[in-house]
Amino acid sequence: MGTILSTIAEQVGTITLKNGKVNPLSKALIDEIQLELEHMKSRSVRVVVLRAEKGVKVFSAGHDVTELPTNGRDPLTYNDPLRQLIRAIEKYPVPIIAMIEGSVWGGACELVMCCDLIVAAEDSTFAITPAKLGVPYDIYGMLNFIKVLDIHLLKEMLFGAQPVTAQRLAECGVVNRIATRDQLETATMNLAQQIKRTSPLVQCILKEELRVLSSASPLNPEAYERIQSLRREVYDSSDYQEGIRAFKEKRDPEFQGK
Ligand code: LCV
Repeated sequence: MGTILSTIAEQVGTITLKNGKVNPLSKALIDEIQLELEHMKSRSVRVVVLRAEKGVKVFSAGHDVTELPTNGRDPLTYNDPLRQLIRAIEKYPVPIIAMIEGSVWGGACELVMCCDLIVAAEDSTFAITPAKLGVPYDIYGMLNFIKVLDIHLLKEMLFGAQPVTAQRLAECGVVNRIATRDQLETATMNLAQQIKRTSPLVQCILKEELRVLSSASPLNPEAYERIQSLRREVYDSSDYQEGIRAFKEKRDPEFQGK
C-alpha cells in the first residue's frame, strides 16, 4: 500500500500519485485510487483533484508494462485495472480535475483526458504510445481519445508516439488551463472553487448526460467482432512480444510487421 497521498479540505478532495519515480499505473496504485474515490464520495466532496507530487519530472509513465500479459491474452480487456479506473472516473458524481506536472505517457494520457478538466504546467507533455510499445489499444479507449482530440492531432500522437506540449493541447481545447509550475496549484484550486459555487445536483446529471451522449456510438456486432479480430492478430503477433521485450531490455523495438 502507500501509492497515493490524499487530503480533503473545504469539500475538495486531492489524490496525489506517489508510486515511485514514474508513477506506473499498476493494479496496486489503481486499487488505492478507487478506494479513495469511494471514501471521498462518502465524505460528500464537491470536486476531486488528481495530481502527482510537486516538482515531478514524470506525472505517470502509463500502464505498468510489467503487468501487461505476454501469453496471448488481450492486454486491455474490460476488467483491466486501468479500464476499471477510467470507467470509475467517467461515472464519478462530481467533477475531477487532472492537475498535471511533468510528462504523461500512454494509458495515463487516456486517464488524464477522461478527467473532466485538465490544468497543466506549461512545460508538461503528453505522449500516446501504443504504437511505440506494439499494443493494440482497445476500442473504448480509442473512443475516449476521439472524444477529446481532433482526428489529425490524435493520429499524429498515435502514429508518432511522441510527446506533445500542454501548450499545444491548450490551443486545441484539450487542456483547460496552463500555468507555471509555481502557479499550478493556485490555478487548479481557483477552478475547483468556481465549480463548488454551482449546483452539485446539476453538475452530477450534466456529467452523466455528457458521458452517455458522448459514448452513444453505434457499433454493429460485425464491426465490433472485426476490430477485435484485428486486435487479436496484433496481441498474438511477435511484434507485440518484441515491444514489451524491448521495453524491459531498455532498447528500441525492432518491429517486423508480423
Ligand atoms: C512499468 C516503468 C514504466 C512503465 N511501467 O526513467 O498506451 S499503451 O498502449 O502503450 C499502454 C499499454 C501503456 O500505457 O503502456 C505504457 C506506455 N509508457 C511508456 O511508453 C513510457 C515508458 N517509460 C519511459 O519512456 C521512461 O521511463 C520515462 C520517460 C517515463 C521516464 O524516463 P526516466 O529516464 O526518467 P526510467 O526510464 O529509468 O524509468 C525508471 C524506472 O521505471 C520503470 C523503468 O523500467 C525503470 O525501472 P528500473 O529503475 O527498474 O530500470 N518504468 C518506466 N516506465 N510504464 N515500469
